[in-house]
Amino acid sequence: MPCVLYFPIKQAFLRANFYICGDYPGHFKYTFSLKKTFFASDFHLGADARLSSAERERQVVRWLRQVAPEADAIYLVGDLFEFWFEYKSVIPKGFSRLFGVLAEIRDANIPVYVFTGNHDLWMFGYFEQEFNIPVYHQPIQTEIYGKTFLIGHGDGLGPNDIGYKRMKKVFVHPFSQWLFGWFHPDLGTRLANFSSQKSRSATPPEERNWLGEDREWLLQYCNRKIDQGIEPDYFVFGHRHLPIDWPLKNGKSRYINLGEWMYHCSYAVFDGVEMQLRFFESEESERVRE
Ligand SMILES: [Mn+2]
Repeated sequence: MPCVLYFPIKQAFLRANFYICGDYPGHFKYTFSLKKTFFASDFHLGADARLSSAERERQVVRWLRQVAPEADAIYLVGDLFEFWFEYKSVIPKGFSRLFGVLAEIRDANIPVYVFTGNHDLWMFGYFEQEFNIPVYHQPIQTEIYGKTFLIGHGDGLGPNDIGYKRMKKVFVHPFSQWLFGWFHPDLGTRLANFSSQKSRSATPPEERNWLGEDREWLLQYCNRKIDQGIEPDYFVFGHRHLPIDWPLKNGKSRYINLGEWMYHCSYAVFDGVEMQLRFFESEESERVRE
C-alpha cells in the first residue's frame, strides 16, 4: 500500500476507540470513534458562582461522563478546588460525586492527569493512592499524537506577580505545610476560606478583560520559552479564567487558555489534528482569539 494511504490509516487505527457502554444492564451501545484528549481547569469546587458549588460539581460530572467514553486521556489542569489541603489522615469534606466518577474513569483504565493550582496546591498523595492519578506540581512537556504540548496551571509563571511568587514560596515550603497540618482542620479551613474570599477567583467574566499582548503574563511566558528555543505546538494553561486561543510569534505554537467553570464552562479537546476550545452546557461566547 502506498505510504500516503498506509500511514493515515495506521494512525487512525491506533487512535480508534471501540467501546461498549451500557447505561443499564442488558442495554448496550456499540460505538466507534477516534480517541481524543480533553483538557479542563479551574472548576473551583467549594465556591459558589453562577451555579452553586454542588450544582457545578454535578455539571463537571456530566461533562466527565460525556467525554470519558471517547477520551484517550483527561487533563485536569489545576484549581479543581477552591481550597484543598490533605492532612495526614483527613481530607476536606464534599466532592463525593466528582470522586465517584474519577474512580470509575480510572477503573476503566482511562488515564487522568491532575495538576495543582494556586488554590489546591496542597495535594500530598491522596489522588495517587485513591485514584491512581498522577499529580503534577509543575508544568510538564509531553507529546500527544506527534504534537508537542507544554501543560501547566500557569500560576507564578511569566514576569510580575511578585507578591504571589513570594507567597507561593511560603505555601510550598515543607515547614509551613507541616505547621498548617497541625492546625485543627476546622481552623485551617476557616483560615483558608477567609483568605480565598479575598482572592478573586469568582470575578465575573465581564470584569475579566484581555489585557493586550504585551500585558498578558502567560503570553509573555510563552514568548520567553520560544526565545529559549522551547517551541511546543501548544502551550496549555488555566489560571487566567479567560478562554484564549492565541497564535504565537514563531508562527507554529499556540497559547491555549482553558478558561474556567464558574461562568464559562470551557474546555479544550485535541483530536489528533487540531486543538479546539469548547463550552459545556454554556453559550459559546467570550473566547479571546486573534
Ligand atoms: Mn483559578
